[in-house]
Amino acid sequence: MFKRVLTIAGSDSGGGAGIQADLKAFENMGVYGMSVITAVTAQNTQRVLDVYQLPAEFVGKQLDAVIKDIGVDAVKIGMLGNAEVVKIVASKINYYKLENVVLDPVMVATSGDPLLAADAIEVIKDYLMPCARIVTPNRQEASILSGMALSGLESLKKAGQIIYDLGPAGVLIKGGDFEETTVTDLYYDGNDFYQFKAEKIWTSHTHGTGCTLSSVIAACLAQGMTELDATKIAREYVYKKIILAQNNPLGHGSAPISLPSK
Ligand code: PXL
Repeated sequence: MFKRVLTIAGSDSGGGAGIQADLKAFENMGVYGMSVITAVTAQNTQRVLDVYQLPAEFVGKQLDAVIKDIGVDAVKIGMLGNAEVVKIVASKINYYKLENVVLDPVMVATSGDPLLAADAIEVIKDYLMPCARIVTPNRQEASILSGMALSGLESLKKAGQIIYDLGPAGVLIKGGDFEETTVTDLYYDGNDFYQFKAEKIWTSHTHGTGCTLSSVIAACLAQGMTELDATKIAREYVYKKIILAQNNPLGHGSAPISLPSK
């Protein structure tokens, strides 16, 4: 039987991030993908032109529909958009006791456009963080979630602890947007810190990296892997796709990395 992985996220009409990136990553990882759409963006590689938010109640109906019938081995959560959607997603995850939840706390698009209402951040902290097996903030999101300015390893560790105390079982702070020649992602499981390092690829063609990373982690957790193995595989996957995107840049902005494996 195929493992069943659900993404709860926004649609990117350009196919680079969001639901589209997630489903492509699921397909490439050999799991069955399902999608609950929270918002639709009019978007390309250059910018988000508009966002249409779906009613929270309708997000809840989509969740009921797929969970009751097909079932879910792992969940990736991306763009939620507003506080009402955050609350309904958290309540359904608790009600159905969904496991292997990977929470990508999406706040802004690769282009810099906002994807989350400001008042939803506290609701994510209170309601959704405790549901997550792994939360995957980038540097900016980690700074907002921890209330700290981040520079250097010690501050990242402190932020990891603060975010861990919000309730997830693990925290992966992504280092890709630091201006350093080595990218270091930091994982904290409540006891130990683990560093994942890679040589930085200097490119602007990174549209969809965060979405893809969290989706591959979810696909790996669905298949029974540990958090550390899932993270390692997801980082290698994203690294390869960034190289591929550099050599096959689509569009006129930040080219998508959500490219086919074959
Ligand atoms: O990478 C964050 C993200 C999530 N969801 C949607 C997006 C983006 C970034 O562009 O468009 C729909």
